[in-house]
Amino acid sequence: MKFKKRLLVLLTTITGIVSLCVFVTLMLTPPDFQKTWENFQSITQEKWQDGVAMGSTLNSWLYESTNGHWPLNQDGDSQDPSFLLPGSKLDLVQYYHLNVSLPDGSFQLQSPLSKKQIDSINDSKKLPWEKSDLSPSKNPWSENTNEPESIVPLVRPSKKSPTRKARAAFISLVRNEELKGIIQSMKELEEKFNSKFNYPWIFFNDKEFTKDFKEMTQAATKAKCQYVTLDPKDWLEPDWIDTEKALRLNNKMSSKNHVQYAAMASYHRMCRWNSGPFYTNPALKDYDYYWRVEPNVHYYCSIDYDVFAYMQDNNKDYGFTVNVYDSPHTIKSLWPTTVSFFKQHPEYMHPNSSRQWLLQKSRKDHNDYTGGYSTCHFWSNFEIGRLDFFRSKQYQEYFNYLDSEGGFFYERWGDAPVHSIALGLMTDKSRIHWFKDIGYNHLPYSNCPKSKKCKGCVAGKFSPWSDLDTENCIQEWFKVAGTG
Ligand SMILES: Nc1nc2c(ncn2[C@@H]2O[C@H](COP(=O)(O)OP(=O)(O)OP(=O)(O)O)[C@@H](O)[C@H]2O)c(=O)[nH]1
Ligand SMILES: *[C@@H]1O[C@H](CO)[C@@H](O)[C@H](O)[C@H]1NC(C)=O
Ligand SMILES: *[C@@H]1O[C@H](CO)[C@@H](O)[C@H](O)[C@H]1NC(C)=O
Ligand SMILES: *[C@@H]1O[C@H](CO)[C@@H](O)[C@H](O)[C@H]1NC(C)=O
Ligand SMILES: [Mg+2]
Repeated sequence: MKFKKRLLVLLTTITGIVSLCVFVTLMLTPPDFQKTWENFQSITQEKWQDGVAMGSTLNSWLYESTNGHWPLNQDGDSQDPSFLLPGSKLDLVQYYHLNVSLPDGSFQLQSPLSKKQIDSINDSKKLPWEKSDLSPSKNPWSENTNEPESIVPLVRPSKKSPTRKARAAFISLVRNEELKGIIQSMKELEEKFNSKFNYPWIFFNDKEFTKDFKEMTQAATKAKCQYVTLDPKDWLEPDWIDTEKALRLNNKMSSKNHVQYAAMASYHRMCRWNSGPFYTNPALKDYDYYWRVEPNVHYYCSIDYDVFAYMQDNNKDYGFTVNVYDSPHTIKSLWPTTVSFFKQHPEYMHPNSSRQWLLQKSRKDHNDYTGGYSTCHFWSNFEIGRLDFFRSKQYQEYFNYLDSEGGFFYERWGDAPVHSIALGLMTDKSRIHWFKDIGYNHLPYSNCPKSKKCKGCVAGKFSPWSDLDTENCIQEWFKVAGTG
């Protein structure tokens, strides 16, 4: 009896002490962190519920914004804080090293970083020209950016007489649900460029566009809009694709290698369509040039010359703004497949090509994984292209060969590396133009020139998340083709 009573007292005391400890711990945890942490968990779990990155351990830095703390992981898979902290100005200051373990949410807050660690992060936050020189060329963002040099005078807008116009159009593959995002992209492009030149817009979709979509987009421009529903045979998997095998491989790519969007069949279709069927779509038959537009992108600078006329007058095949590395897991066999195609057609290789850019070894592990390709590519959500390059017999044969090998579905070959490899092998490097004067953003990367014509971006800043600055490989392009 006495013993049982004592045991009860002991148990009560222990429970009391434990509760007190838990209480004190909770009190000592900064409340804003607690809240952000819960948000972070809910968002990441939502984002990764399709299996991507589930159960993995992420090493994250805890940053501070004006609205509290924000965790950001180091693997380039950062969350956009504006989802959670609308209107907050981010002032990213690192505090703790977080060890996050999903999906059970366990984590470990480590001590504040050492001075040395902070210094190295501070250094990585510097703008490109404050860091080491981007040799061998001078850093292009450190000097004022002017319009490109042109063989003939640039074509200017004119209210009086109609200017010479290229046969060109803006094109966008877009979903009805992305109406708001595409309107915002259109508004900026209209304001900065097209209100002066009036080029038409062509929208593509695998589904019918809604009445609402048509009315709202047409209301965002004075130019003509055209709406194209894709032929299922252009959009869907070709009949030689084993869709069950694709599903199995994609789920594996998604869970094992954490490849973003790998498990979405529509993403594979989108990449394939942009690589091939896009160019031969009948809606484009009367055009020579296209400018690709995605929802939710930004154009920062006023453009006061006709970009399409510039492309034509200066014999350009392609114009880009951003150059980045790709995830090697998405393109394991793209380069070997390319090599076997060009072995059959060595005559398609251009003697003045930029292939050293495709082969350079700034990330040797990428070349090793892909069998030789650096993964550096023109980021294709922005592109201004000459259609006849892509409609050529050479390019179409290359695309058909890739398509027959199945890598758009069994791997996740992107249209960006496909376009880039084709351009890097089949055309003169002088026909590829870096539009350094066109300020552009598609999260998480930007091209921001130093110019009075630009508003809303920081010159030379590549990403709002400085740990992503290393994803920029444009210096490798400069080494091969210069900054012109
Ligand atoms: N109509 C249609 N458009 C699509 C589909 N999938 C993607 N798109 C469009 O194709 C373009 C690229 O797709 P995104 O989902 O933006 O791909 P991404 O740029 O790699 O990924 P984010 O970083 O999420 O923007 C966008 O303009 C999309 O609107 C689809 O299934 N149907
Ligand atoms: C992160 O946590 C896991 C499991 O708790 C542990 O094994 C690992 O060593 C930790 N990593 C770091 C960098 O602290
Ligand atoms: C890092 O940079 C910030 C802002 O420039 C500065 O306030 C801070 O003192 C720096 N930290 C260290 C450890 O140098
Ligand atoms: C390669 O470039 C050189 C120098 O610009 C030029 O003279 C030559 O015609 C080019 N070759 C081809 C096949 O275009
Ligand atoms: Mg996009």
